[in-house]
Amino acid sequence: MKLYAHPFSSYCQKVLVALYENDLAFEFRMLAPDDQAASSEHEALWPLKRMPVLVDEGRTVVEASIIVEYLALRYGGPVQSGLIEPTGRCDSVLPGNSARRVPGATRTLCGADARRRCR
Ligand SMILES: N[C@@H](CCC(=O)N[C@@H](CS)C(=O)NCC(=O)O)C(=O)O
Repeated sequence: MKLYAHPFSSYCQKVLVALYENDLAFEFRMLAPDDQAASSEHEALWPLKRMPVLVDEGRTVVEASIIVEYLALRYGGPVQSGLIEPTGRCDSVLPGNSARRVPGATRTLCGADARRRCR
């Protein structure tokens, strides 16, 4: 599994949280101006050139929240969903009624409540 990303991007950080918390091995393909090879691969995968982009078993998955949900569906793990509040703040929601804070989160929502309010 490869992640095309940059560590300073909050969208990418959201996916990195899911990868680390769900204990998934991956290759970090850093998108930086001095790495033309990674940039070319990235552009071929996603012509809009937005990051993050995940490649897993030949599948290309784009959009941070969709990547987080893809990882949860495909591999399971504690981070099930990455939700963006209308304020743009990100919380990670755990199954059932439990929830916990993740780095950068300013508020914690519980499962059903978060889904009702954030989708
Ligand atoms: N809707 C996308 C937004 C991703 C996004 O805007 N990423 C920024 C970095 S934080 C980016 O790639 N910017 C470069 C560009 O727009 O060309 C997502 O959720 O993944």
